Amino acid sequence: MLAPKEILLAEPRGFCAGVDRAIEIVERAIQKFGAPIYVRHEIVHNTYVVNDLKAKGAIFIEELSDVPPGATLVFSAHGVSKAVQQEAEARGFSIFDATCPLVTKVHVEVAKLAKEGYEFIMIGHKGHPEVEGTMGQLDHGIHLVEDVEDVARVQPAQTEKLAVVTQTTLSVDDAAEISAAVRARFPNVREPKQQDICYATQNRQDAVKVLSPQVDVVIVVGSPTSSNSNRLRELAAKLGTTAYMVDSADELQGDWFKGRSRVGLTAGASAPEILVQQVIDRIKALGAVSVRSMAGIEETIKFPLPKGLKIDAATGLEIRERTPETGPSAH
Ligand code: 0O3
Ligand code: SF4
Repeated sequence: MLAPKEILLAEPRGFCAGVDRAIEIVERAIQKFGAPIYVRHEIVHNTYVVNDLKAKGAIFIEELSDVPPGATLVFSAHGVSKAVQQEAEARGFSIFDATCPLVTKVHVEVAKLAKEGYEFIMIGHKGHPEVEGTMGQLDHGIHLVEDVEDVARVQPAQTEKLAVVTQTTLSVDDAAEISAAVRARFPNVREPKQQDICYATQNRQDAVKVLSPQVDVVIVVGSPTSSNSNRLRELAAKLGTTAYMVDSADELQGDWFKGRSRVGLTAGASAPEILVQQVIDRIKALGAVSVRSMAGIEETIKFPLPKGLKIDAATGLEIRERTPETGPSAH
């Protein structure tokens, strides 16, 4: 049986700008206010990231009743409902919002169109925290569809003012199919100018489309709870390449590589590069001799940190917000 010979790395892969920012918010909050810092839900869906932040002083909770009075609380990158936001404010926590700005953009759009009288069809996965957060921007009038069958069943109260929103981490192709079914049933439906599926989800799926046909097996680094990572594995499999998802290098099985000389490797938006490197080392130990990066889009997008956690790159000191008395300054 042939052992793996070559590893092909998808580009881009791994951390997106929203994940980078969310992790940095927790780390800076710990540095500035000291441990513990409470985080509602896993900051991003990755076991390694969560364990690393736990070791640094983060405590992850689901219920706000588990956060002591006066604590500092971070909302996860997936966003929260209005009810959660209001409860956190009412409990008086010091709050830092690590919701990805691209998720917040969807929340803002929902609130704006709801004021204009729109009802919504949301394409997403039931129970996912981002879907709960986006649907929870309104008390009513937002209907979840998970697939084309749901589109046939959904019953909006009116169809004059109907808009579509989506989770940011869906399969681009599945979402297009579901959107087409929505359009076919509700021809007046308003669709986002730029689709809600984000640049990082799109780019990682595009990279898998280039990678899959060139390899004998695809390995995706990502945690089981990570929607976007699961979509990468599914996509490779749909394209006809055997594909596995692993949370760490320990989960790799020698059998997966028997008779397969070219291994494709990618990582979800919440999976750190250190895990990719550990997977490379393990596949090399099984026989792979070369590692090659595929050509792909270079991502340069970066999101600013929230007020109170910004640090001046040149001085390493905290940037205080401008006030009439002091003007802008770095401390
Ligand atoms: O939404 P998903 O389960 O893919 O979330 P991850 O794995 O934490 O990845 C980051 C994406 C995100 C926070 C929402 O878009
Ligand atoms: Fe933001 Fe997209 Fe990353 Fe989600 S996957 S955190 S929406 S950049």
